Amino acid sequence: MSDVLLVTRHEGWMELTLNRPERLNAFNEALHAALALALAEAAEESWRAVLLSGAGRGFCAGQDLGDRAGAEGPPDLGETLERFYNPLVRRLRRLQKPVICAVNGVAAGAGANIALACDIVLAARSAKFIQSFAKIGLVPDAGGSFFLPRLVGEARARGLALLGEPVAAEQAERWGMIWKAVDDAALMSEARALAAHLATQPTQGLALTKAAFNASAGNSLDEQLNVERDLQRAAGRTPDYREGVTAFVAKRAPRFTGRPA
Ligand code: LHQ
Repeated sequence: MSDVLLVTRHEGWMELTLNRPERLNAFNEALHAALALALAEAAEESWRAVLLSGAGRGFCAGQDLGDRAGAEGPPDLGETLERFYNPLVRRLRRLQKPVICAVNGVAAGAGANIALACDIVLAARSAKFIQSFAKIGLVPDAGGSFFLPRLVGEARARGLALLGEPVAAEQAERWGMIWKAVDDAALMSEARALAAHLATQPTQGLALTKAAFNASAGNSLDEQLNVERDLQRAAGRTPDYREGVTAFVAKRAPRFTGRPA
């Protein structure tokens, strides 16, 4: 595995650290490739949660803007999205286990929206989120135009995207953009505890919960009720559901395996 991404394997969960701190962990092709490989491994059944974070003082400054310096003619940024960012966002959303993001510092451009693509976002109090695209003549990508209005509403989403002003972690929490702002010193221990906890939970049920939310964005209530029926049917057949009910009735702690039906 390339050192632009640090992969740490814990008991049942993987920790992925973007590791280009001198560029605030901006994405180049090597980082995309390493992350794609790591997320393919994370999809294996033995991994039950993923934690994504950044090395150094930033989380991720989006696309490495120096990557194309010197290239002739206008670049095809659509192709960059098609090849790298769109598959990454789809992988994060479709991964059948929770993905926690620990935003340890600035999250800008695609870096901000990759954080928002994760399931649970914790941010250090000193961290900020910036839709930097407006400052360089681009549009929000990596799912930003989808996630932002759904998380914070149209008015705030449009303001953020058109002005490119930073949102501090506590403001992001108040606006419902992220799960929680935590003290800088506590960020990684809290994020790791959360990942370790989730890795002991009913993974199939959590994966089906992700699927329900993924489907919800484009569905009517009637359609979503049907989705819930189908997903609950699948959840009801998992060994962890059986274990959860058995443990509840026996008044003992459940021992979930995360295995499929
Ligand atoms: C960087 C970057 C960076 C390279 C900081 N690249 N070096 C998708 C598809 C295809 C193409 C285009 O884009 C996209 C999606 C996108 O993500 S577009 C948006 C790209 N990102 C940005 O526009 C953010 C650019 N960065 C910034 O505005 C600032 O660096 C922020 C506000 C993130 C942090 O500011 P500071 O804390 O003041 O740090 P800094 O600016 O001094 O940065 C530290 C170093 O990191 C510095 O290098 P140096 O050698 O001078 O120490 C920066 O040049 C480098 N860096 N972002 N995206």
